[in-house]
Amino acid sequence: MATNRTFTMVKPDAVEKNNIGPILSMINQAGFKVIGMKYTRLTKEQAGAFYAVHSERPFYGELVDYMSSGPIVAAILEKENAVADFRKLIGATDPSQAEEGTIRKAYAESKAKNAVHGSDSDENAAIEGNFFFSMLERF
Ligand code: IDP
Ligand code: MG
Repeated sequence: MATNRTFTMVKPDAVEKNNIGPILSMINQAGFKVIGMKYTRLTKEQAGAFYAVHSERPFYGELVDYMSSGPIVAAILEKENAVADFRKLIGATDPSQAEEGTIRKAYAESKAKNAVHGSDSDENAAIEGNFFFSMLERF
């Protein structure tokens, strides 16, 4: 059953370029409600654990270094059909393939440094939200 929730991060490249505000604005304008939010920085170990599913991929080391390179904004978002609608809003992993009007088209600089994360399933949305947020941090 769909949970109507997804998980996102504004990644270090977008934070560094002062794009937190514009990205959150696009997220709100698309109808997503913030359930939990925090500004934090992952250690290498935490980034490695978060992306453990990609540990066999050739870009894993680069991904872990990048995601621990600076602060991020993590958030749980709510909307009907949240996971699929949010993946549509962020656009393709590679910004050169991302559609006009998507967050990655507007703010990603490369396939690696692509501005935002979005969960790919309801199951992963729950796992990823639980990675960052306790029950006392959800509203
Ligand atoms: P997604 O974020 O669109 O779901 P995934 O395939 O799940 O894309 O990859 C996770 C993250 O790993 C991407 O968002 C990006 O930051 C990074 N990544 C994916 N493919 C590459 C690559 O070919 N080179 C470098 N980094 C990559
Ligand atoms: Mg993914």
